[in-house]
Amino acid sequence: MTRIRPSWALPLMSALIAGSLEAQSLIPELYPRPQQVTESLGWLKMSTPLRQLRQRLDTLTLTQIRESKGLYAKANLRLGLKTDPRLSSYRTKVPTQDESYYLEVNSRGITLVGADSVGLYYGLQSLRQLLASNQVPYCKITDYPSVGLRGVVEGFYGNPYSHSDRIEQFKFYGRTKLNTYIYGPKDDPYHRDKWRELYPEQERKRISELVTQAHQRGVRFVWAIHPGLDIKWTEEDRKAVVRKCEDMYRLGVRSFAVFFDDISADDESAHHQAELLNYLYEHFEKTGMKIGSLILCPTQYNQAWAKGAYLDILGTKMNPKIEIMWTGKTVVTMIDRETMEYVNARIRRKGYIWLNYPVTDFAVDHILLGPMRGNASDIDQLVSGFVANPMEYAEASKVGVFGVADYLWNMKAYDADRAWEGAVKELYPHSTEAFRHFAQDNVDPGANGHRFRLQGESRDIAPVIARFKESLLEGHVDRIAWSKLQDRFRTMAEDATILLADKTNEALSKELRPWVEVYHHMAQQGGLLLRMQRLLAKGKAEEFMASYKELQSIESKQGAIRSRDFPGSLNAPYPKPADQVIAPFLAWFKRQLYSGYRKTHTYEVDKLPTSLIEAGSYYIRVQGAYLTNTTEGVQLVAEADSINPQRQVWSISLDQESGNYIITNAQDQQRLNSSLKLTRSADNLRDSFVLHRNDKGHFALQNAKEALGYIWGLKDGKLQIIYRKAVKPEDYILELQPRE
Ligand code: 14T
Repeated sequence: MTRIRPSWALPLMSALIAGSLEAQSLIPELYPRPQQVTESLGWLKMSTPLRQLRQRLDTLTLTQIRESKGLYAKANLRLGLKTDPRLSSYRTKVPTQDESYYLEVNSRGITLVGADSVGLYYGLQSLRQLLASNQVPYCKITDYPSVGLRGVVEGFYGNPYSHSDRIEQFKFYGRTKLNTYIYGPKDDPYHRDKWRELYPEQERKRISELVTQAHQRGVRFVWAIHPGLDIKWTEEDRKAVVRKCEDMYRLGVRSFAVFFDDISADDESAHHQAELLNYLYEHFEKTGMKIGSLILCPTQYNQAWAKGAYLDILGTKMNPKIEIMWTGKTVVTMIDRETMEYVNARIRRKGYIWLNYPVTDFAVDHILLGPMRGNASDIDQLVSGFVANPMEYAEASKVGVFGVADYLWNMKAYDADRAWEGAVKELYPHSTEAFRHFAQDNVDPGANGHRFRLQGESRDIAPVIARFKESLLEGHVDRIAWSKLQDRFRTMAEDATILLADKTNEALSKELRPWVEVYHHMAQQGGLLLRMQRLLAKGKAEEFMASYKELQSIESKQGAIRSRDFPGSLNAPYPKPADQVIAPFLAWFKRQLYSGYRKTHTYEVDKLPTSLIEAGSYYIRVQGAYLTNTTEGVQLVAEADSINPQRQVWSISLDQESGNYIITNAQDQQRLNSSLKLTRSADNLRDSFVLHRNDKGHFALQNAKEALGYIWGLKDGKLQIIYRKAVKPEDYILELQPRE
């Protein structure tokens, strides 16, 4: 935002603001940030009509704009489209882009001129924020979007949004100037599995209501079909797609998408997909259906998966009016300029971004509430549209989506932290501080199959933790760090209590509750561990063990909490809040305290948890076979090797720092790495393993770092790394047999 302020205003204004030496702007932070704001000296006093207007603007729909004339007159607000002859003197001040507006506040009142009806609506959204305080600052706002099509794609695996979730989303999109919603939840059967079938009557009614609600907020409702699982390239199936779209058209839908993601496809499929989309486009034209846009999500939707001529075929063969979606360099990643230049050249049009953020269907035990950071600020001219795929938690996703909205409206001026602050306030106007703390502790999705990580979680406490750990390892305690940690855990517990008691948004509370409850328990654990550390240092064994029992009871309460159940394609996870910094610290602290206690005390020492296995030498067996260090690599061998027995002996030890296991072969002392190969240069974090045991005594080994989704499994009789969204006890196939 450029703030142009006449220089003579500076001394004057500072004189007006008592006690302040610098001129301060009266203009509040506006979201999304307008392109140009000029502030001048003075303000309108808040009046009853202005207050009434503000209230009205809070929930305004497009139709209601026309119905509030009396209110506008009383509030001294003149508004209209730039084509309005009464506003002809403003015509040149309104930018030429769709959805732009010009807003002016001066001593004569307020004037708002929209390029079109949505522009007018957006101008009112900015005015709503200007009316927040008792002084409405004199200013001129010239505003237009950086990206034409901005919004959300409901495109994740898991529970689709509820009807009321979606209506709330549309209100939110209106407030944040997002104009697109793509309907494509993987677990709606009529979108994917049963794409040929028409929606039942009750569903049809709901969809038509959604379309109306969306349009009322300037949001285009795009309905997507996902026929790829079983489509045949026949006349019959092509007609089935048309029939389904026509039915949606009858419900008011005017924009369509066809998704071919997460299936397999070669160059030939590109021909078929392009033909189908061209056919649809022509059919709409021929039959006089008025279509907003037609969008394809290709099978090779990201750079890592691009091979052969697939994208070029789409680029040359498919009508250039049809949009093509793209997730960037990989499936889950932020978007850079390079990938836009790459894809645009291949598809011969500007890519339409499908941003996989803040979606968590690949990390279901995490919740993403951090700043939306990392998208390039110079791609506004390189994208045709940009939509974000959110979490299955509609309300909580608003944090990320709020950032996306700010970014897409004014890309060059986007400031992730500013947007995040705005989002935190928007979601919890009464418990802002508590939510800010909670949100800054839930930034990173944790280890996942996409290797998508976000840094900066809990940044306030990370250095304190580092200092505290260092001091403990050196055999003393950093007192300042100790009490900072105690404060932090106290605040955490208070924040949790505040959030659980806040009743302003029930849907949001319901989504967050399991995470906040676990967070509360973690705070209690933290406080208790600090106490146990003191007790251990003072040699108070009995009190230490009493606290340990308290800790166990918190652990078991915490361990019973699960987040929302997923009847669809995902499991019900155990929520893992604050998993980048605070949770690993708690785990480390426990290991440290227990091993410290074991070294110095015997009182009830057997009550402390034992590690899953003792460090030592083992055979690693799968269905009778032995994991063996052979000349062809690490393999399962049916028999015990009596000539070279060391090849089948593995030394397994615990890495104290991470709590993960390290596996070394007894024959050559080489270490197993994360791709099941032996190496001398293993990375301590990546090439170590998380161990699980089921009640049959079988084990699972899971890669420890980015690729936590990967575990050891059997495929075609061979031991391999396999991908699992969630590790289940039936997947545990290893037997660890101690070698006597
Ligand atoms: F269409 C795409 F652009 C896309 O992203 N498709 C899915 C999407 O529905 C999902 O929410 C997202 C994040 O998990 O990733 C895609 O789904 C995948 C991608 C994979 F690489 C599912 C499994 C994968 F292994």
